[in-house]
Amino acid sequence: MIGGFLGAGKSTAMLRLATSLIAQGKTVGLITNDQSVGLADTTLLRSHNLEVQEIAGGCFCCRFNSLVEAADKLSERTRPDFFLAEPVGSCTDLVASVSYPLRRIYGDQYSIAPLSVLVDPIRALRVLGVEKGKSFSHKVEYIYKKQLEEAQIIVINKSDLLEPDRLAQLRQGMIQTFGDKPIVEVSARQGDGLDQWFDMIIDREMEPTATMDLDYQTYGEGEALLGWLNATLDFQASRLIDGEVAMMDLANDIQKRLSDQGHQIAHLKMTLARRGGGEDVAALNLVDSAYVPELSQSLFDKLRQGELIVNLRAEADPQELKDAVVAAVEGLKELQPDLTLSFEHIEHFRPAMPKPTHRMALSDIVGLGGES
Ligand SMILES: Nc1nc2c(ncn2[C@@H]2O[C@H](COP(=O)(O)OP(=O)(O)OP(=O)(O)O)[C@@H](O)[C@H]2O)c(=O)[nH]1
Ligand SMILES: [Mg+2]
Repeated sequence: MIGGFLGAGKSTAMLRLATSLIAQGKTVGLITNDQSVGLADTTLLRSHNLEVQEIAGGCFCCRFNSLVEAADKLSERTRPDFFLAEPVGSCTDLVASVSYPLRRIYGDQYSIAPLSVLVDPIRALRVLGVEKGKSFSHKVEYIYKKQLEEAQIIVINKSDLLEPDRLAQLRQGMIQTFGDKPIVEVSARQGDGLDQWFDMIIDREMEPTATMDLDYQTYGEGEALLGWLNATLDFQASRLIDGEVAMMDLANDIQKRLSDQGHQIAHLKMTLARRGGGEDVAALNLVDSAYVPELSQSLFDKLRQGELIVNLRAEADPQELKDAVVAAVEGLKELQPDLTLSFEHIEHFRPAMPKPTHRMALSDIVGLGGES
């Protein structure tokens, strides 16, 4: 499992890891996860010809059986050597509610790698109080810190964004707050440091450690402060349109509307997939209200017909997210009269209280696999 807060770079890293394993002749099956259906991550990963199963309707911990079913589905043709799973970015307690139950119930079928938790370094500097800057509410930060507390490997991603002295400060802050655990610095985008990290998880089994204390009430309240929106739109144009410009206009407008209301964006992600175009998918991301949206993957060319997915997570009332997205879609249609955008699916909500299927302590797995 590759965990970490929203926008930390989990999908980007998973794509890198999958590509690296395939280059070594291994087979991989990927599992994405969200509170609801219609995931930009799934579209993005499938555009790289990867086998992906999506688990919607709650995090791995609350949909434990679906996780195992997804692994079974990925094994229908040939059993992958590796399953790579990306939990929801607002989720924590994965060791107690996923790794240990997998070990205890399916330990003869799977070997479970250490839990890596990725961070965006700029957000981490703020959450740890090393640098000043706008962040989330206390209860959302509680989840962020708990993710790092249970990490078996902390992965400081996006090292390309920070100068060496700021990276060193962040590493120091991590050690001070979370103690002595393996920390690696990588850039999933540029490929730096990845081999060192991959060596720590490929063919390595997690070391059983005491599970952390977690106040589920605060965790649930923190998750519920985040508004969630998943939308899928049909994209039809009467002439060839530059899809990336359209995505950028839409993202800028959504960002402006939310920023005007003082809302902190955790991750706005979009994919635009050419209809019948298989691998031809553009991806756009915005991981902080103060940044500019960026394209992490481009379309081969202009298009007339496509499927646009919008996934928005922000600390805001979900109704306000919906209003912002609907208004921005209307604004885009006015800007591009040759373009018709119609909603095929739209959902907005706050994540429900987490209720894990299993929650196990170290004592539940001691004695399995040779530990004493
Ligand atoms: N500069 C830089 N950007 C990165 C790096 N890795 C990922 N990103 C960017 O960070 C943004 C978020 O990346 P994702 O991989 O979608 O993040 P995620 O953790 O999967 O996000 P959620 O699924 O929403 O939780 C994208 O714009 C990526 O291109 C990196 O190493 N450096
Ligand atoms: Mg992702």
